[in-house]
Amino acid sequence: PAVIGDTLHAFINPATRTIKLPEMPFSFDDVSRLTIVACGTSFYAGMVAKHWIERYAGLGVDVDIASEFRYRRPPLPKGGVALFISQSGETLDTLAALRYAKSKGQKIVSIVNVAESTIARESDAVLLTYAGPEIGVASTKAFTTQLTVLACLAVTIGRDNGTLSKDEEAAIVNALTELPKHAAEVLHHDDAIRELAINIADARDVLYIGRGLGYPIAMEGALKLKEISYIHAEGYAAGEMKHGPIALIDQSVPIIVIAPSDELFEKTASNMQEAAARGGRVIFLSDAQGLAKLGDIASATVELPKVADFVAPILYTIPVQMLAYHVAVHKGTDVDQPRNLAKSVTV
Ligand code: F1P
Repeated sequence: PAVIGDTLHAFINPATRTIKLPEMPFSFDDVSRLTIVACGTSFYAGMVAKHWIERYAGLGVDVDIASEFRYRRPPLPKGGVALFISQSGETLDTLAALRYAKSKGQKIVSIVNVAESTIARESDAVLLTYAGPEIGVASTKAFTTQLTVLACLAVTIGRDNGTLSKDEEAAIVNALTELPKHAAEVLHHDDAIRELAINIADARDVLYIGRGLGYPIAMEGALKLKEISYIHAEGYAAGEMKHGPIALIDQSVPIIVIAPSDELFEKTASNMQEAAARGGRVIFLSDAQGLAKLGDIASATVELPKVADFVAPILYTIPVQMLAYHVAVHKGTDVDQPRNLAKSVTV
């Protein structure tokens, strides 16, 4: 809650309830398409941003993994802008991708947590997250603060190009401002999430599913579980389940369903029913409205506060990260220093 609040504090003017980002040496009005590049958790932040920027600002976004982008060397739009997201600001693939984009004449914006990092230094504009030091190797609060900054960026682009009205901006600003309070409420579920974690700690595979803004959060949940508890996990777009992963489902496979009661709820709910019908152990993350509709078919539920659709991915990240944390603690793995992982991947 504190670092989301700190990040919002940097970008929201509480008197006018408007978002104010630092000056950029270009205008997004002149940009026909935005390219976002990052690795790991930061890449999932880019996936959420694609959804926000396309939906709320009407600007098309390509989002790519840095290690693919840098070697594929795709053509980039003339006078385009490329956005790089990195907690450390030192990830080599992301830096190499940035240098490629720069060589193709792109304006470079970065979102980093470390102001003195190489990626920040080589950017035309830097948006800082205020996550404070990330002690653990696996990014956690870096992700929620990256999302917070990206939310502010999406609103700014949408407002400046006229896609988003003043009232819509104010409604999103209100929802963002409430987030630290809601995040604190989620932390109160710690005991319940620990219990869930103990129940899934023996699983060999875990599936995470979500739709729309919930899809990247499913991927983030699966990555965190892999990174710190060494359980194989997959994050899937809920609608993709029938194209393969459904074959995995039996009583031994926990399925974590991320489904706030938004416009896509019914669709995700039907995927959840398919999973439950095949004996899968469904763990359902939703708000009171969603749980009232379908809580019964899940083997376990976590009730989250009802929030505006726009901010839900930030909130739903917290329980999936907590779940991974408790599984790791229960298994006795090193949560802060997982095997084989480095904080900044500079090779
Ligand atoms: C990216 C990243 C993290 C991940 C892991 C290794 O780092 O892949 O997302 O959790 O710890 O590094 P960064 O570019 O965001 O610093």
